[in-house]
Amino acid sequence: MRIDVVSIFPEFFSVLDVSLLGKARQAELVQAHVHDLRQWADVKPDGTPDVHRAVDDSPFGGGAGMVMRADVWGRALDDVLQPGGVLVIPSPAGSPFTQALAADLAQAEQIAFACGRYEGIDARVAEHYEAAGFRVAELSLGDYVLNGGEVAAVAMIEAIARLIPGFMGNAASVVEESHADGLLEYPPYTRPASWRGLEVPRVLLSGHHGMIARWRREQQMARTRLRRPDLLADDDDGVAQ
Ligand code: 6GU
Repeated sequence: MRIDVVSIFPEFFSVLDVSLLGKARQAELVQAHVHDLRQWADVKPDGTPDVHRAVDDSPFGGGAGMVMRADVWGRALDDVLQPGGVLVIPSPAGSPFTQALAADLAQAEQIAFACGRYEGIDARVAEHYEAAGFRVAELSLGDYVLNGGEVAAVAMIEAIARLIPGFMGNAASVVEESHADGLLEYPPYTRPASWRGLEVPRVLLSGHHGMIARWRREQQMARTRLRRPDLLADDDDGVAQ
């Protein structure tokens, strides 16, 4: 897989060299390329040269904050998006980024992340690339607001890259963990069996695999009911009622 990131803060992505993703890059399972949006900000909206390389302008219709310009993003994405590539636009106004979506995106040949700042990217950018035949996904990590798409893109890249076949040493641990089966993970324990007066649940020391599997399933259900009742809603739309 090839990952491209376009941002006004390319230095944010130096973290990709040191995390688990560093290993995937060394193994050549992923090629990551980070681009500075200002490379494409050399002209103003009217076509005259812009020595300041502005990337934003005030919103049509008024309101607070600045909007990132479609002309700048269009030049950037025309250069970066490859045929068949997926355009991901991280946004708190996006649809939820889930484990299922991460697994789906792990199959893509290329993903280009367009990281917006300010009040977001002119809405015509998503519209244009969709009309041009690209898969475009505006995605949110959750119901809180970050200053920009950069941290969200790093999180999405990590979630996606670890699902690329050959990335993880232990393939079973990818399948078994939280969210793969729509439930939260059971609580983990290791040695010492007794610590500060707290004992490991006895069933885990019993060697009885059937009882252990049943106990773990019960723990998954109890945790999910308590912490994420929305995951158990039976209407199957994933939305809490
Ligand atoms: Cl993807 N972007 C921003 N700016 N804030 C967020 C987010 C994304 N997901 C949750 N909050």
